[in-house]
Amino acid sequence: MKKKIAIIYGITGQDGAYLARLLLNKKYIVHGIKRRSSSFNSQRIDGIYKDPHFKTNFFLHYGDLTDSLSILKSIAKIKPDEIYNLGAQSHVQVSFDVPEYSANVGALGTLRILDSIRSLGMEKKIKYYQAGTSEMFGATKPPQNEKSQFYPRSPYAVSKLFAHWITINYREAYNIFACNGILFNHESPIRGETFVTKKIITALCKIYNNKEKKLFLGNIYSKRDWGHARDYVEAMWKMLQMNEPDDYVIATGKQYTVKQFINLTVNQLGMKIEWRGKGLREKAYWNNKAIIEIDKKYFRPTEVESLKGDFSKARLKLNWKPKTDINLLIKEMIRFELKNDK
Ligand code: NAP
Ligand code: G4F
Repeated sequence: MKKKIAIIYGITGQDGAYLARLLLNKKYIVHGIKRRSSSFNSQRIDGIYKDPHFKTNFFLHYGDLTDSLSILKSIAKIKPDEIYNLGAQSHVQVSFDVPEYSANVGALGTLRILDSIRSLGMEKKIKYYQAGTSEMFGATKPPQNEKSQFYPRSPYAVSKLFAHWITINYREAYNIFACNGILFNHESPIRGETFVTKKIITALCKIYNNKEKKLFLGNIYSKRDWGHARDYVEAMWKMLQMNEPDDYVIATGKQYTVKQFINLTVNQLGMKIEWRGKGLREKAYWNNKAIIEIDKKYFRPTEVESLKGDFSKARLKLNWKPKTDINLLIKEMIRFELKNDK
């Protein structure tokens, strides 16, 4: 049987690395599009990359979601069966610092891919996955599902809302098989260092090993629905294997505050901590030393307070459910951190 061909935008990111492995295991030919960077940015996929002079099913190409020509040329040349658009400036707080760039990549980057599919006349051939986010629900009360109102609270989330609707518009206008995954937070050992779960686990492992003294955080009372990236990329693939394109919430249905996430982490490390104080003066103590403090620079101009997904539709139609609970996720992340902390 002819092997399926996939393009992944955002190949160097957390999800790109997990999805590439999943598709290679399913015998796909995978083409990843990566940005040129002054230093190497491909650590997450080094383990699967081989010199293309030798037999391989995994290829890398330079490209950028802000560059229409590179997108058009790569799709015309590769002629994929499936495109996964995972590329984004994906840090919510950073999107307040670089709003125009975040919108250019997140919103217009999506339009550039969809319009390339259309203008190349590949509407019938290519199935398209759009990496949507629970951030689009923003201020809407949980549990959130496909029918909940969107109320984005950051330039990142607003750009993703454009991407969500332009995906639906191209599906309806041009009959493209295009799906929106509305994914709640998902983490892993290879999560970006400045997202809160990875930041907490890295710092607490170092503090535990006496290599660092303190961790500074922002709002520890926001609530998130945290799953594992490995489980979530499987849902992306499942969406594109359906007979009809549709939009799906992918989540665990459970939520924890950032503070609870810290408490679960210290429990696994066997550290007994004590919380004292309130507001900006709240601190966590270990062996009578303050190891966690609040720094208001990590507070966002507008916060998303509470996310908890209802993934009933994905369970019913995709036969998908999360396999990894929060304690296993934290366990894997701690193990990775302790092993790699030289
Ligand atoms: P990530 O680790 O930040 O990866 C983002 C990827 O996008 C990286 O490969 C990055 O390349 C690439 N990228 C950034 N700007 C680009 C540009 N101008 N042109 C081409 N590529 C560009 O994010 P992730 O956690 O894997 O998430 C994957 C996607 O899902 C993102 O769109 C994110 O917004 C969305 N999402 C994530 C979550 C989550 O909890 N992880 C939840 C919902 C939705 P560099 O490596 O060069 O920076
Ligand atoms: O880990 P975070 O930065 O993730 P956030 O903002 O929820 O966004 C992530 O999940 C989205 C899906 O809902 C994705 F679309 C997005 O691309 C990204 O992957 O922050 C989680 C919470 C926030 O409430 C934040 O205010 O943790 C709080 N927080 C408290 N202190 C902190 C910190 N977040 C970060 N990054 N750093 C802190 O020091």
